[in-house]
Amino acid sequence: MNRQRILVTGAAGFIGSHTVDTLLSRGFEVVAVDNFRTGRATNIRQCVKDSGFVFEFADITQEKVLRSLCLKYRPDTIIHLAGLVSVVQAQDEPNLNYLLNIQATHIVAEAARASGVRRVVFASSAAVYGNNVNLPLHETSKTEPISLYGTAKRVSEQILDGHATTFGLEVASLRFFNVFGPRQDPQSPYSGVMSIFARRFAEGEAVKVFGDGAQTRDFISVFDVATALAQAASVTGITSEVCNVCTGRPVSVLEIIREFQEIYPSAPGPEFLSAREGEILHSVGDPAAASEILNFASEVSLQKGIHSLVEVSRPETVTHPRFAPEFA
Ligand code: UD2
Repeated sequence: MNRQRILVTGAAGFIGSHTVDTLLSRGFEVVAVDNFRTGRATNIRQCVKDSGFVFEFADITQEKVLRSLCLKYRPDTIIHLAGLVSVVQAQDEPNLNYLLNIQATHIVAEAARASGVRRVVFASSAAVYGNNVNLPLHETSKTEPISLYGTAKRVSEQILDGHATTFGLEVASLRFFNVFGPRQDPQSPYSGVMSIFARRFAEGEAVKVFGDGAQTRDFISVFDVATALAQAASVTGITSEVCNVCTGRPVSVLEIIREFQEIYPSAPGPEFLSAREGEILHSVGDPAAASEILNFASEVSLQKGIHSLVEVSRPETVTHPRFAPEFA
């Protein structure tokens, strides 16, 4: 059997590790690359027994290192998920944002070109749309990022598009909306609302609502995101594509709270604080292009997604060691 081989950067991270799980379950060979800067060995521990799985401890910003990995394994596709994920940290550390969210993409594109990799799938973000209020957001909507993070994601899309146009690299940039699910870190001040709420409900503490809670986002389960990435790696007809990865359904903060309250009926009520300064009120994407180009549609309901998060949000299960010896 001629199995497709996929190299995943950021493989031990939140989205990366779920993507590896999905790829292996679909029979792909996976070369998982991570340097554990923020990824965790425990996220991919379950993959070690799979004969299609190889792990490489490597920093992909080292151009020679990534190129030699590509020449060693000759992947068909690179799914590039490694990056600086915190919007706030990107703002605080512009050099790191440049290195991890722009330069690294160029290094991936060049490594792909040098080693004959056919396709690159890239983790972009709805942050490229900034405060665009013409909803739902289409791929053709104006991109007007308002953060260094969003700008870097847009620049990376363009770098990859350049390699598609000039070198024939197949490229799919997936613009993730608000991704949530197990393995998302609830402890950092940059964490998304879902992981914070899951943790607080599990610990019996009141959640904090910024504003009146009527603000909405397009929350998509990480299981769906992993499916979208696997589709992007394998469907035919990709040249240079940009696709939203979203549900198309706006969900309010209050609706999320109601879902958690179904699970924790005796939880304390929410505490209402003033709205976050400058925050957008509503965001929702149009999922039509992903359906057409990737044959992908989100399948995990809000309720199911929250249940999967609750299962792993008990205080005793969320503290992982940063490093596990089997990957040393
Ligand atoms: C995320 C990014 C943001 C920007 C945006 C782009 C983070 C933390 N936020 O913001 O920087 O890139 O995506 O789409 O990286 N909320 C509460 N209580 C809490 C936490 C959050 O009410 O304890 C509210 C928050 O005010 C917001 C909603 O929940 O209205 C979602 O918050 P989020 O931080 O998960 O995501 P978002 O889209 O605001």
